Amino acid sequence: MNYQNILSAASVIVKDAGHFIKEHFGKVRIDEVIIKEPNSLVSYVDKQAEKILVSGLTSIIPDAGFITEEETIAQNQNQNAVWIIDPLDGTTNFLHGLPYFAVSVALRVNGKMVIGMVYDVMADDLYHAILGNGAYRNDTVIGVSQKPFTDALIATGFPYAHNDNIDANLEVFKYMLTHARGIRRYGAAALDLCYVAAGKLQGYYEGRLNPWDVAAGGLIVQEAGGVVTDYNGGNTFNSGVQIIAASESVHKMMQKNISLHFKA
Ligand code: 2AM
Ligand code: CA
Repeated sequence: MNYQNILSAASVIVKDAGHFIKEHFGKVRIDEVIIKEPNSLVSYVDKQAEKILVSGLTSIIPDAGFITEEETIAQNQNQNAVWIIDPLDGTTNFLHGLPYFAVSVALRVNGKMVIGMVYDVMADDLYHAILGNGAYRNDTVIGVSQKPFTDALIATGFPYAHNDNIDANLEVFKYMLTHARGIRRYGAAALDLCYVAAGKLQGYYEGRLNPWDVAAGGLIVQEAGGVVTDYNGGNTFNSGVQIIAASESVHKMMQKNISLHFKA
């Protein structure tokens, strides 16, 4: 497989899905919103965007499997090549009229993430990476920030289940607030990861996510020279259950504190 060719073809599909999402920004009626679980919203926009992606990506690799958030296609993760898709990351922002959301698509081959694409729809920025080839925003090479932890802006998010691990979450939040420059809570994991990759944010951590939230962004941060792990410093972050992403020095400070409060 020529990953460069796949990336070029897939970028067109990812942008198509993004343009569909953009056309519907601010137009979804309240009776068109479905509550999947408390605080977890979805609409026809997420589902239609996913269908655009699935049909376009199928024409690029006909026998690839899929792991997708909205399950508009049979989930098949046992193929050699698997697309891991969040058609609309940051749905809550999208439905509230906040312009911070993205399309996230990754390609995993034989268990390894090899392509990551995150399309920042409103900024019209495509973040992308191929394993071993560096990370880009459109045509520009990007890299993680080298600022020290004391100058770091750190992003995070909190579980939809508001009382899930609240004490540990607040302890870590307090540490970041008092030891780093500041903390941000934007609401779209894939885009937060790309902001780390591009050096705008110095670190990001979150728990209780899903594979499609982190698959593309995780690779993009690694290819931008960053370190991505779970809360224990291990490599299980692609499950989405726990993720820390930052430059090496900032990651070290974050992981030390987070592992103290979230015991395995
Ligand atoms: P979504 O918009 O695709 O649902 C918000 O903190 C970020 O986390 C978003 O990227 C959101 O993705 C994602 N997320 C996924 N599962 C979550 C959960 N159980 N609780 C909170 N956020 C979740
Ligand atoms: Ca989503």
